[in-house]
This record gives sequence, structure tokens and C-alpha cells, in this order.
Amino acid sequence: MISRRGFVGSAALLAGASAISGRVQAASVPEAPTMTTPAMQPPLAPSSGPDYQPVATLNGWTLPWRMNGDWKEFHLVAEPVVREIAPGMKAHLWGYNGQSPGPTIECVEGDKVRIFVTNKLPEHTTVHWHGILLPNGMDGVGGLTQPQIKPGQTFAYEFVMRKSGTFMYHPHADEMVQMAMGMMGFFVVHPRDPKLHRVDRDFVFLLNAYDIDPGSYVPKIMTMLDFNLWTMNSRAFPGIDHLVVSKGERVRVRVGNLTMTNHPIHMHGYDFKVTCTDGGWVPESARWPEVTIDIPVGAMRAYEFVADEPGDWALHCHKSHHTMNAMGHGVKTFIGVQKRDLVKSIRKIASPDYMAMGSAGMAEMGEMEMPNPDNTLPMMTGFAQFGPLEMGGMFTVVKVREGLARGDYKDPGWYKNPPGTVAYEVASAAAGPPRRRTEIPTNSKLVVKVVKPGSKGGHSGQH
Ligand SMILES: [Cu+2]
Repeated sequence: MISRRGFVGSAALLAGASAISGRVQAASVPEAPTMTTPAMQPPLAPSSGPDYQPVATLNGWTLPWRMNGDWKEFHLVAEPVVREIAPGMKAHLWGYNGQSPGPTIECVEGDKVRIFVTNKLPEHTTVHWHGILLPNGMDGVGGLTQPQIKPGQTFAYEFVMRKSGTFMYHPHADEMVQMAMGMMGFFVVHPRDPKLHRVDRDFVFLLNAYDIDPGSYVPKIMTMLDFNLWTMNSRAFPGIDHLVVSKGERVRVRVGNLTMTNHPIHMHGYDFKVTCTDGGWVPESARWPEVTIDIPVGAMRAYEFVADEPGDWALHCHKSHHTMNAMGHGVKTFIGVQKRDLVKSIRKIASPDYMAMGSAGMAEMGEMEMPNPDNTLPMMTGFAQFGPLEMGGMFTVVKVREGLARGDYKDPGWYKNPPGTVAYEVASAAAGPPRRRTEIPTNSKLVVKVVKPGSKGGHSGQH
């Protein structure tokens, strides 16, 4: 699904020629591949140089490169893109080479890297190489370390990869807008020694977030906290790729956070150790076990485990609002409220299909697949072999199976649990009907203070 477009003779190249450093002015800018699908592409094995295990970018791909003398050359194109957030919803974002996030850039410690950046946005941009040690003038901070890359211009960044690790790239120009619009990508530098930090599968994804009104397409760029789409690589559940793993493999998961809040990423079924941050590899003696790893804002954490327990293991952000889509934060809580009679009246007077929601919780929303405006994901959605998942946002599944071929990332379907290993019902009617009312225990004293406007101490409480 990679399509290629030549830039030779294009207006973009001619306009940008003067911006390219003298060292490469005479040389041609490499073609810029573009991706037309949000489906995960097979990892890109190195065609020359030291061997490494290429990363698998969830719902993404790795940018092909070419050798030019001893330089490894890449070409990023900053441009407006249409990104499918999940089947049924597309967003009009800004990204690189056809998608948001941009393609993962992979290279090897010690590589001399030249990255061409063509700007096809309606405003200027730059690219900052987050975490990479490089000469100051290559750091990509518009105004501070370089002039902005104007629309139509192509710039070249050149640096030597001093160390291996996991880094990110994003604009440092009109940053609030450009990051809210989806401009970001992963940058993985493999160790020169192929045996160092070797794993069998290596997954990468970025945490990002959007605020897109139901029924619309463009993120609201002024939102700071109340996002309604919490995404991994600009995808929301159930659109996020599963992490498919063969039993016994050593697995690394690299997670970057370019949202404006932290995300405690929790993986079921395993404990694991953090082995790398964007500052570098964590020494063996400094690693401790975790089952949830908080990814701070503007940071990356990589963790590793040996996949010795087959199954369908949930992997998600532990902030429960971040595993929902298109939340209406203004929705009132009705748990315990008996709305039956009220519904009858409303149906008679105003709306014959009015539904009472939430008297017993919100799970019913997961099953009903409520009607939504076009281009809107349900708040709680997704089905698996046992029923509705009632999830959204930052949620996916690690699928560990026996005997998958090396490099086989195909979805193996739902896990077939060995007989006698699934939680089971022992009684239903005997336990009586569910208690729908949220009752106040009779032995508690509820003190309600009536507050007159203008007076102090506005809370009521239990004492
Ligand atoms: Cu979160």
C-alpha cells in the first residue's frame, strides 16, 4: 500500500532547493513514499548494514530509506491527511507521508542520517528530534535553532546517531496546533551489536488525543484537557491493532506519550520490566517489576516480558475515561433513579422513542450501539467471543498463541480457553434480583446543610 511519488522537477523541490545545505544541493531529493491505509504494514527488515529486529508500528509503517554514499537518507512530507480513527470515523488531521502519526524512522547506532522534510502544510513547520543527541542547529526549534520551513520548502537535517534507543519526532513550530492536529512519529535507533537488547517482537505506538465534535472531522485545537478521543497512533478501540505474539517470545513494547496528560498503561496477564526510556537503556540492576507503567507527558517508556502465558490479554490506559470514545462529560448520573414513570410521560408528550439510560449503570450502552451522528464512534463499543466489551479509546489486546511463525502478525482470532479455565456461573435466581437502588445504610446519619446564596461552606456531607 506504499505509493511513491517523485519530486524531481516538482515545484516543491525547486522552491526548496535553496534551503538545502550546500553539501547536498546538487544531489536529488529521494522520493517520498506515502501510505494509503491505516493497516499495520509488515516490519521493514534492514536491506543493508547491521542486522536488527525491525519494529512493528501499530496501525502504521516504517519509512523506507536509501543509501547515498555513507548517508542514510529519508524523506518526510508534512501535509494534511485523512486518518481513519476506527471503522466508521475519519478525521481530517495533519501528518506525514499520508498518515498520522508519521511513519516510524528506524536506523542503527552510528548511522549518518539525512532527513529531508518537505512542507506541504498551509503554514510553516519544523521537525524536532525528541531525545536524540545532535548538533544544536539540527534540533528543529523554529526561530531558536533554524528558520521555519515555509510552505513549499524542503529542508535537510543531518546528524550521526550517537546512541541506540527510542525517540520521537514532532514539530517545534506552532506546536500547540500542529501536535493537536496529529503531527508526530516514532524514531527507533537499533544497537550496532545485533545481540544487544535483542527481542523477538518489538511493538511501538504513540499515545495521542483529539477533541472532535460528534459528526465533525477536524480536531478542536484549543482543547487542553477535555479530549473526547484517546488514541494509540491516532486509532481508537476497536480500530487499534492487536499485539500478536508467539508463545515463548521475548517482547518489547515502546510507548510514547505526546498528549497533555499522563497515561498509566496497564497490561493484563504478565508482569514486566521497564528497559528503556527516551533517555536511554535502563541498567539491568535498576529495573523493577510492574504491571502498570505511567507514561509521563513528553516521554517514552519501553517494557519487556517473555510471552509464556497464552491468551487474550487486555492492554489499556487505566484512566477509565480514556477507554471511552466521544464522551459527553455533561451526562448526568442516574444510577439508582427510577425513571420508568418519567419515561412514559416523556414518550407521551415529546418523543416516542425516548430511552431512559443509566438507572443501573452505563453497560447497556455497550450492547445497544446507540444511534450516533455520522462520523462518530460509539462511546462504549466492541464485541469479543463472550459479548460486548464496553470499551473505546486506548484499549487493545495482546494475543499470545502457541506456534506462530516468526514475523506472523495476522490476527489469530479469539483465544480458545482450555476446558474448565473460564469463570463460570454457579447461581443466578437463587441470589435474588439485583439491587437497583443505591440505598443509604439505615445506620448512617446524613447531614445536609442548606446553603443560602452568599454564605460560606457550600458542601453537604456525612458526619
Ligand atoms: Cu490515558
